[in-house]
Amino acid sequence: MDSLSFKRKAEKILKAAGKEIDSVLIYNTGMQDPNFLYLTGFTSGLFEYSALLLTKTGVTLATSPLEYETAKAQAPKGLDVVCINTHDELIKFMTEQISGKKLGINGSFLPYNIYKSIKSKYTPTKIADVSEKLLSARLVKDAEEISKIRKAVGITKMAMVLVQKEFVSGITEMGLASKFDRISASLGSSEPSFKTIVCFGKNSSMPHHFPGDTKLALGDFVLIDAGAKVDNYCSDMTRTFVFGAEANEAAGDKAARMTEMMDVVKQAQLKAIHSIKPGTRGMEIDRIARDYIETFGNGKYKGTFIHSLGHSLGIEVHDGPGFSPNEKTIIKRGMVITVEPGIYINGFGGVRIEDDILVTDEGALVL
Ligand SMILES: [Mn+2]
Repeated sequence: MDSLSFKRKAEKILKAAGKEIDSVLIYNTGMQDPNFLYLTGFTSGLFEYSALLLTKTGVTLATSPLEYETAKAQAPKGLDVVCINTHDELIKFMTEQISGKKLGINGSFLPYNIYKSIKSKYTPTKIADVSEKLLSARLVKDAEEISKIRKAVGITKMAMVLVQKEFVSGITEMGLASKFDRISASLGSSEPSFKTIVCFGKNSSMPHHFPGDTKLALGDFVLIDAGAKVDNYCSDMTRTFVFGAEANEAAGDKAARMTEMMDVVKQAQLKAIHSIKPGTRGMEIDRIARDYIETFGNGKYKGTFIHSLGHSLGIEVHDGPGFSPNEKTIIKRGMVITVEPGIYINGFGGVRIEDDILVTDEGALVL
């Protein structure tokens, strides 16, 4: 990450946290706080229990000897890295930094036991949960972030094409999921951005079905929802296919119903995408796709679109608000959001089509 981008991100976080906060503490557990990755841009190292402290005078990373060299090698200019060797050193460092200060923390990540220990050991005058503010600081992406997301999307898009060669009668959902992951890795994904979803046949009516031992048969829906990661940034894409669609055409009613479901979902997605522009609210875009599905064919698909239209995408797969029935967030240029309408019919199957879009002044750009 270049130093300007680092500086801007640190400023954004402090500004979002508000004037009443002296410092923002981002504290990893065994997992990395997404804000830690957002700010450091680190692509190597675990940084368990490492702490980032943002103040008006600078940003400091306190880490262990285990990670110190890894941190120094990757640190953007402007990030001070401090090596903490002992527990006493940790207490000394944290007390100096935090005692008597008004501290902002990520309440949706930091465990309660660590929160309690920070409060009692390092004696800040106030601890405020700034989790929502951190998320909002990450909503608008800069050019570097967009280029990483674009690469991740490109990989998933290509993997969705290549994986179709693996559609053969008898392959299991798990088998196809592992083929997908391998293709995605070979194209440059560091890891799947979430556990790859593969559903065959009627399993596709469950939006978060995990791949199992169901075997693929001619005429089945094949729903794949998957994502790649490039330099910590995620893609998230869903495609629904019909296995052996041509051979299946003779099957009549079932095939016609499947085709109609796919058409309705695609139309809903296109209508939503064409309505996106800066200044609209998330709920307005959700409404456009939902109305189309609900009213199509005298309401034959009413109640079958059972989730939100989309979410923000970035360091996390769910990187903040997007399009949902109650979402009042105003869409801004530079936001990256998924658009994923679906129709789900129990015992028959489901269709979801998901693409990732960038909000530009002219409207949505499909990535
Ligand atoms: Mn999604």
